[in-house]
Amino acid sequence: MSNSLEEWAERIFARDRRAMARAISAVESGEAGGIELLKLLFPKSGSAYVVGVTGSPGVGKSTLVEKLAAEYRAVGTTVGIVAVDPTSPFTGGAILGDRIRMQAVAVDEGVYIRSMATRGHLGGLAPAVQDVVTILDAAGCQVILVETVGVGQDEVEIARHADVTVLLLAPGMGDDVQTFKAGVLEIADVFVVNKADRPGADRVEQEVTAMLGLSERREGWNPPVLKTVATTGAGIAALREALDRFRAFGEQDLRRLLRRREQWRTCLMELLRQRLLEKALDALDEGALNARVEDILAQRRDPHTAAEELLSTFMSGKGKLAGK
Ligand SMILES: Nc1nc2c(ncn2[C@@H]2O[C@H](COP(=O)(O)OP(=O)(O)O)[C@@H](O)[C@H]2O)c(=O)[nH]1
Ligand SMILES: [Mg+2]
Repeated sequence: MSNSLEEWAERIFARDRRAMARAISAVESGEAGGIELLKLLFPKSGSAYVVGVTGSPGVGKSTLVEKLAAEYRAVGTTVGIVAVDPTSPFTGGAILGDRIRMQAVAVDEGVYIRSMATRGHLGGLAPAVQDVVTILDAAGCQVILVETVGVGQDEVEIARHADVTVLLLAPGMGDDVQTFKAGVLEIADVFVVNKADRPGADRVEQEVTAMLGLSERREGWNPPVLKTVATTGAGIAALREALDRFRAFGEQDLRRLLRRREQWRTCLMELLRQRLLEKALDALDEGALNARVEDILAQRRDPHTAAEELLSTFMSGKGKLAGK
């Protein structure tokens, strides 16, 4: 078992696509083997540059991520893509062309794309994404692009796990800067006004620039505001350059370390939360739960007291509760 785990890990270090796919599936479905594998992969991870790309649905994230991946490939960088946004699938256009070209070169090179449809074992999307990033990182992906919809708390959390966060806006999307979630604006390191071929792009750019002028939250790094047309690839090279600049900037800076520390702290708390919940649900038997429901129905107990009682039996380590 442990021998085959090691072989599995070795195949991932060698960028074997099937081994990678199997690892991601194992991690997504919360298999014990997947967690054991991650323990072997983790020491070989940590060198990838994780780029979070977020923004409202339809703003052009998938289109831009594909073009950005092709741009990185053009300068010889290996790319992994994790798409957490299920609303728009990748068209496969740029990537597919790239992949076909690459097949002649080497199988272990190029782009690896993975969509994440599920939220992992017990909710908690962020740790599941972190695990997939660890797999791609250990497999030698130098840049990992993570696409998320910038709407929910989970998505903001994922963006926080990236080394750099790109926020996409577009004219006519109804996500005027004023109405955009403040949390996302604050964590963005690079702003992109996509669909610059459409009317109103200049106005969005001006709004973002004005807003950035108001908030003096950063020492040193001024988040650039770039314009792109993801469908044609215009502005994508400049975006890559901005990402490279941010990376160079971050490495000279303590902020990267602070950010990482905060990210791992959040990740650890989330894993603890999941495991505690798992243990508590294991300890709880249906009978006990149903008995409390009946108590509440009959007004013998209020729901808070019932929850406290169920919890205290678990915390006292008595294990399975009696369903009296
Ligand atoms: N006109 C224009 N359309 C774009 C641009 N980028 C993306 N689109 C289109 O916008 C739609 C949504 O793009 P998609 O990448 O799926 O957005 P996502 O939901 O943010 O991932 C698609 O029909 C794209 O072809 C752009 O720069 N200009
Ligand atoms: Mg998309």
